Amino acid sequence: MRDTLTVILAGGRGSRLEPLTRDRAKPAVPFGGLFRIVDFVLSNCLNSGMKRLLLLTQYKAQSLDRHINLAWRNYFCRELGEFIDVVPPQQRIAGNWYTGTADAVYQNIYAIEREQPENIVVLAGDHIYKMNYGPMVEFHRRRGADITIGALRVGVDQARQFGVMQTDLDHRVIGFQEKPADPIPTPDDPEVCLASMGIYVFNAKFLYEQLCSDATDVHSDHDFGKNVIPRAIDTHTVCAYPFLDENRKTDAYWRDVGTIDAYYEATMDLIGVDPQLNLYDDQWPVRAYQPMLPPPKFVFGSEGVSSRRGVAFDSIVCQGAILSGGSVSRSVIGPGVRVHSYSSVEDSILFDRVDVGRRSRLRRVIVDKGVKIPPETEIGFDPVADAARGFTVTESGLVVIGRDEEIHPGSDA
Ligand code: ADQ
Ligand code: ADP
Repeated sequence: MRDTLTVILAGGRGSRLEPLTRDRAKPAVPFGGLFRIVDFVLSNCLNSGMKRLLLLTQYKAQSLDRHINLAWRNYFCRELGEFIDVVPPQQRIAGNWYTGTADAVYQNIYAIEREQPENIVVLAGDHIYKMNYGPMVEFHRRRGADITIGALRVGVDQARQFGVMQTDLDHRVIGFQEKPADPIPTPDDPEVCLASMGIYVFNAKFLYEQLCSDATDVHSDHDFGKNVIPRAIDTHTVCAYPFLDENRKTDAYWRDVGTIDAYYEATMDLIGVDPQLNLYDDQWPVRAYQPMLPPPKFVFGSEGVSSRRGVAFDSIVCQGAILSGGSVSRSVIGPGVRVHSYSSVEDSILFDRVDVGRRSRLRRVIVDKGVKIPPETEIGFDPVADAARGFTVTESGLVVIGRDEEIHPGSDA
């Protein structure tokens, strides 16, 4: 992997994750209690032996930048040619906002060329999955490909949100449509399409040529999925690398957590007894920043009343949390959270330092950092009333409470 340079696109605005992305970039959104979304792709890089990384940021990147410094900087040794460089917009050729993903890479072409890589791996900073990129780079080399695209099968109904590919028997891409209204299914299953994961291996020389010619094309959106890939399939070797689960021999676990509902589902995927994404896998550690906090504590109510037990079932509970007489089920409890007596938290995600007051009840609620839920408050039981209180309510009825939102006790405004 020493001749490979990795570029991680961490600049997307993440507006569909509002209010969680109100003050932070999408890759910096907390996930699974301890992690941030970007930790998954960075752990993949580290576990794949890829240690020359450029992380391109753009939108509200302050907390992302700080997180990289705290959690990741120490794994890279510059003396050995390893680095993780966070590149803010000011460092670029034009110093402008990026117009698309290809433009984001083009604007940093000097920093990339300086490293003289043979191959350039382009990844997204906002996907949840565990993947060894080594076999994908090896596949790319063996095929002598110009572009190799990570590929997964998805249902036809989901395919509209992805790049959809058609391939020949040798995995060569012969058709590519970005977010098609009418996705073309695979020949062997009319219910399934081959989707692009939005991750690519490029032959470096080919990428430089393509980006330079794309930059001068006034009709281009300067995007890999919309422009660069569809243009290349007739003239160059574009291959699809099937991302399979080595043990299960099926498509591997991969989620684009672009919406609140997708983010919630992916979080809930962590909690099951046999989760598809196992965080407790010694072979594939997912690293994160670990604040120095005491272990989580569960306090049984002194009166011995069962409704006053501090308990958690089917849940992840982070360090520094105290469940004192409140009950938690099917939830993720972030660092430093407090759940007080007679309260209940079900099917919910609480970020760091959320405080759930006495006799409050939360169901299917995502609560951002530091929010104080006053005693005797009910949220998540009546989506219409919750929306009227000013909370974000998703199509599926999930309630999201952003940082600094004021909450009045009770169940209505
Ligand atoms: P999208 O995810 O819709 O589709 P896009 O919004 O361009 O593509 O985001 C790709 C990645 O780049 C994300 O990580 C995003 O945060 C980042 N990004 C977006 N705009 C950026 C910018 N201007 N500067 C820096 N980073 C930026 C893509 C492909 C599809 C594929 C899906 C899979 O185009 O073909 O199916 O990814 O999720
Ligand atoms: P995170 O919650 O992702 O760790 P921080 O708490 O560091 O992020 O917040 C990220 C940045 O967002 C802060 O450094 C600050 O500049 C900005 N920020 C945080 N809260 C607010 C707020 N209520 N209003 C405006 N900006 C804020």
